[in-house]
Amino acid sequence: MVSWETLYTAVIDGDVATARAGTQECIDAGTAAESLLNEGLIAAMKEVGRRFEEGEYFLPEMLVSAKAMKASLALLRPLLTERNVPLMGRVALGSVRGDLHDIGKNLVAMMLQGAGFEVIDLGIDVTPEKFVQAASGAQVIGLSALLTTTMPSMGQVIGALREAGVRDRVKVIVGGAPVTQAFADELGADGFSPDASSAVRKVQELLGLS
Ligand code: B1M
Repeated sequence: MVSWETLYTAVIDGDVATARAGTQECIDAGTAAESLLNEGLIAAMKEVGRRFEEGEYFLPEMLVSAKAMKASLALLRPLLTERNVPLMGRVALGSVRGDLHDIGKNLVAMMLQGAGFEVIDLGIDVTPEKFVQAASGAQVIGLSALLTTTMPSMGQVIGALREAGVRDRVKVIVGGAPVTQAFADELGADGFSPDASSAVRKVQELLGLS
């Protein structure tokens, strides 16, 4: 019988076909999407990162693992974004300039959509100028960074919002594996979240909805 363990192994092996088929089987069997996500996919990606760091995996392995995770997430997306609440607000979200990692950012987007927020997904490698443009139509700007080298881009976005005179009109929330509360405070961000579900709670809190 398939379980989150099937997905865990499929992502580590970069086995796209098994990730896709296993996810569908688990969904059909009624396994909770959260369990597949947390115990299967996210745990597997942590292990992939560990193997990369230890020189056991290289870029191609990391890439196929990301593909397998994305194939599974595409099937989980409808379950995670199912919404039974009215529209709560609009969040513009992107991976900052220089950063091509988007799996975590996409998860944050899905969770926000599931909680009733409209998400403007700005994509990856997003320039400060694009974030500034998006600020006119959103209450919250979400910045994601996975690399220590792209973390400073977050400060550049906040600086650009300030220069454009729109910093007071939007809340800025930051996240991503290397980002910490201390870094967020240093930047002058309004909020930090270590994971996708707490990002939803933080946005609700910042907008006075909780
Ligand atoms: Co890269 N990579 N990668 N990578 N990659 C890391 C981040 C790394 C930690 C691996 C390692 O060494 N252990 C390391 C960074 C080291 C550092 O900076 N200290 C690294 C490196 C070095 C690189 C390259 C430089 C490798 C190279 O080229 N030599 C290169 C850089 C490319 C670039 O961005 N310019 C690179 C490339 C890649 C791939 C393209 C192969 C692929 C990304 C594919 C994609 O995203 N489409 C990839 C992957 C897959 C990883 C790891 C293995 C997994 C990332 C991931 O998707 N995790 C990663 C190792 C790791 O993180 N353990 C690694 C799963 C995801 C659900 O978690 O993204 O953390 P995460 O998101 C979480 C939270 O962080 C949070 O919520 C999410 C859900 O809970 N969160 C937010 C994220 N954004 C948020 C925003 C919020 C709030 C919360 O508010 C707005």
